[in-house]
Amino acid sequence: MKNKKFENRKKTIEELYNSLKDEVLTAPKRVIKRGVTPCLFGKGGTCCRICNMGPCQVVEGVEDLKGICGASSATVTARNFARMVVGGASAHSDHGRDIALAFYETVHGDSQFEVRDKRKLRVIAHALGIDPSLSEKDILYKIAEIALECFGQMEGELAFGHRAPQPLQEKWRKYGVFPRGVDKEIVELLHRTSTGIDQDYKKILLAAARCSLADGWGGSMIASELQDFLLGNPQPIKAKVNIGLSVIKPDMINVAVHGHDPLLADALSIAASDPEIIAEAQKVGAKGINLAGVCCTGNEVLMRKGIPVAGSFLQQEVVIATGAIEVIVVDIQCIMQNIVEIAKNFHTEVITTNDRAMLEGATHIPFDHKKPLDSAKEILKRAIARYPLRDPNKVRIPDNTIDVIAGFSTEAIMYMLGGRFRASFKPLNENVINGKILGVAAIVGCDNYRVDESLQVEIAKELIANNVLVLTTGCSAIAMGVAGLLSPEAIELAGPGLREVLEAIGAPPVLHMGSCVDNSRILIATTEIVHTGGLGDDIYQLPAVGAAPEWMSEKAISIGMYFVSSGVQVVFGPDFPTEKSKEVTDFLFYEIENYFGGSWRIARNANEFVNIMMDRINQQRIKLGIDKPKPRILYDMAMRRALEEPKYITPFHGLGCFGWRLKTEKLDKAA
Ligand code: MSK
Repeated sequence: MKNKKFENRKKTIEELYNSLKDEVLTAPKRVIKRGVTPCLFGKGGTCCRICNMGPCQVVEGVEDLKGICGASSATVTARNFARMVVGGASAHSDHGRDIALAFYETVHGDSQFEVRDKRKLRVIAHALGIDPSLSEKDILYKIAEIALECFGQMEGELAFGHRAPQPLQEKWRKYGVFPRGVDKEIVELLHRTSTGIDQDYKKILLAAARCSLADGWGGSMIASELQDFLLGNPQPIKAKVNIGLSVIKPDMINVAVHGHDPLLADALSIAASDPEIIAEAQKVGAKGINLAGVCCTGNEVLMRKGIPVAGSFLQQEVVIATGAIEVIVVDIQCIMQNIVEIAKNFHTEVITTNDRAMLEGATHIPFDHKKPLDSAKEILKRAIARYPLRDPNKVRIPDNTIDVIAGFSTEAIMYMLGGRFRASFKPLNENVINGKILGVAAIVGCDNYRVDESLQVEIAKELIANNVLVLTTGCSAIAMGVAGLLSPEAIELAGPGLREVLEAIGAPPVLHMGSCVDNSRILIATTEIVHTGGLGDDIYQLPAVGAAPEWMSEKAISIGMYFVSSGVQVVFGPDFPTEKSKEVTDFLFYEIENYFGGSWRIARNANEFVNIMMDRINQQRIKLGIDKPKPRILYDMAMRRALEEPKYITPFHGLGCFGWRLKTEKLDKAA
């Protein structure tokens, strides 16, 4: 049995895998060896293993095949789904907590970090209800305090949730899913889904919605916003991606940074240009230190510093197989245990840095948030010591990198659309209303060895050809980059309407918005689009849709659930973890739409994805009444004045994208 994913990889990547000795097992080889379809009970959500009377493999509609305790397939499936949400939410949120702690230490002068970018200070202060007349320093203290409180808070409403459109907040209140505190929702959902607790599948799924919202509008959003303060708000930047000579450099000491926490990678990039470190590197015959990103740590340093990205989750093994990586430094999440085995075939040292993410056979150098440069230098010195051990006969660095433009934060997009003094989504909304752009699609999430096609790329190509603007994050973003969709030249692939708009603003048709936690940027962008006006009053009304075509991590399920609970239709594939329970699947695919306006869908191949996504966009356009070309309206002076008339304040609008502005009247009312 052949694994098409493996077959479809670029020839050079295949050669890298093939360069490993036959006995070295890699993830693609393991997929081929395992061959058989995974357990259908496990895959479809109907295997219950939360107590020691089981595991019970339950079958919907068969009384004898309920759990020993009588648990129905709906209860079991809802619990399993909710536990995926809680796993994903805890990962993002624990990441967010670390960033919040580092931010707190930094603003209190207790860290080598500094607040590098204060442009969003008043935007965030407004969102959190902080008195704007306070001094800059006091606002920073307050933000740090509130961010930390969001984790431990046990009642009330999560402060960052107040950034959502008002009608959406009302729905969350009505259905009791407005998150109270991040930890509260995570712990309560684990409790709720334990043996003999909540056995009402709809209640379990609504609790899962609340927990996911604590991730998207809580842990993830805190991580993204505070990382922007500490490391800078991403702006479009040119860089290289893929495993190749300008990403992995034969005459330099190569350090791969892998995981999700950008703080250490940032410190490594600073330490790499320290004269003392460069001198030490030169002593062993190297020109200096070169960093190469992998996975979401890669996305973080790509979009802020233009540091090249060697690969996504899928490529973590072959990056090592180039034979030219002295050290692979990992922090948290999406790190495959197998990299230690691959590294044993080379001189590469695997270094863990976070005591939550240890690997047997790796060296552990704990990353100290208070002294990031000290930790970074220690790691780089180990990399320098490894360089003389590199075996030139084992070095295979292909020559196939590609240019990308990354770093489209929400603020950067608004700036590109409206300029420094009128930064806003207004030009986007106008072009969606006039039909040049049909809608917006987010293609996010992992890549997966078990998926046969390069789904993200195929879907993106078809959507942009149909005048849909594509946003991307996570490993999908890296796949898009390798496929050339993040380069300005990809504009050629866009439909005529989208192309006209992109040419005017100078952006590629697929916008790289960051890492996994940066899906929260998409929540803020959709909220801003709503506030800009003309496309309804809530996120669910937008001609917008999301997809994670090759999802693999629990984090993807949490992300999908917070988008659904925020009003977005989300398409996953090629399978879905509740498929063996019709009741649960029906709730998530249809009934939940009555609560929040969003719902899940499943698609098995690129065509199905595109059909579902285009259908949603077209349906929302029909509902908004913008499906047919409108006769041109000639504005008189009164109408123009009405368009500019200040109405109310929204955080982003203002003196540039980081400031304040009085919001203009909604376009739909003017029209
Ligand atoms: S890293 S969660 S494989 S996107 Fe954010 Fe990639 Fe998925 Fe990990």
